[in-house]
Amino acid sequence: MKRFWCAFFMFWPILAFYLCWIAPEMNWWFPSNGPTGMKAASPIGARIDDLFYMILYITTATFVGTQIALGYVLFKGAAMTDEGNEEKVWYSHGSHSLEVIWTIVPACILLFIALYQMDVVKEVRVKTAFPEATKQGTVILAEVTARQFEWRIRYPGIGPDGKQLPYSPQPQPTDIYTVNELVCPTNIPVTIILQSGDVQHAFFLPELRVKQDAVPGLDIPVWFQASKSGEYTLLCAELCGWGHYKMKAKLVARPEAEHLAYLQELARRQNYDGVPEAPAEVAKGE
Ligand SMILES: [Cu+2]
Repeated sequence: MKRFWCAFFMFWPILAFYLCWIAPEMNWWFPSNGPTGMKAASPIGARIDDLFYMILYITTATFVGTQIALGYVLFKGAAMTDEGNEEKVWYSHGSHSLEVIWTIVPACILLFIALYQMDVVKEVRVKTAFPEATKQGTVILAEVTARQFEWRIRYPGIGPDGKQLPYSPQPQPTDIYTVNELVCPTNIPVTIILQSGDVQHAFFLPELRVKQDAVPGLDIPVWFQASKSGEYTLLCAELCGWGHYKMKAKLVARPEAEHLAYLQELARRQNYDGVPEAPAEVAKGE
């Protein structure tokens, strides 16, 4: 019976390890419904994945090591209580060397992780470390305002040259508005200004590994780059009220020319007043 319980306690970590092993094949892994499969659909997202895997390898090695030690202690302990076993028990409690080792080793590993991930965190969060292209004022794609329970998007309008105008914090008559559908050019780093109209929300693009809280009263710049054209999920990752689940929206990435044409079409539709456009000869007064 003693050995049955030893085996019972060892069964669960083995099952946990097996489930983690098969998880990617069972699609229990990172969001994979994006156009790029299981990989992050943005260059910085791929680097965030690499950090995740590094931490996963360290925790896996620690988990396997501690479970093997636990199994050894369980079976050894069970064997020692067998009748006729004269072996002396060894107690580790109070061992100064052991205490020092299992304090210093985890501390060094945590310090290494803290320093190693700094570069990526800086590029994601610190405005002065954003990619060069996102620092120019004209590449602010849109202002995204989270509110209960939708995403309101305000794009700077289209100028006379057919290009997007520079972003202005004050709404302009030329602005283009959409709800729950954010569009962006493919493979170009773009910035949005994230705001909240009421409570705290979180702007989450799982396939691109972008997550940023929207805090009432703050204008937070967030940059991202979609590596491939296609549709991506946009979610709210903060429980923000009864209709939180309704904040499922989408990000649509298109090649730059198509993206611009799409914005031009949006502007045209928004300005359409229901009066059919006059034929050219009427407009000229002929
Ligand atoms: Cu929300």
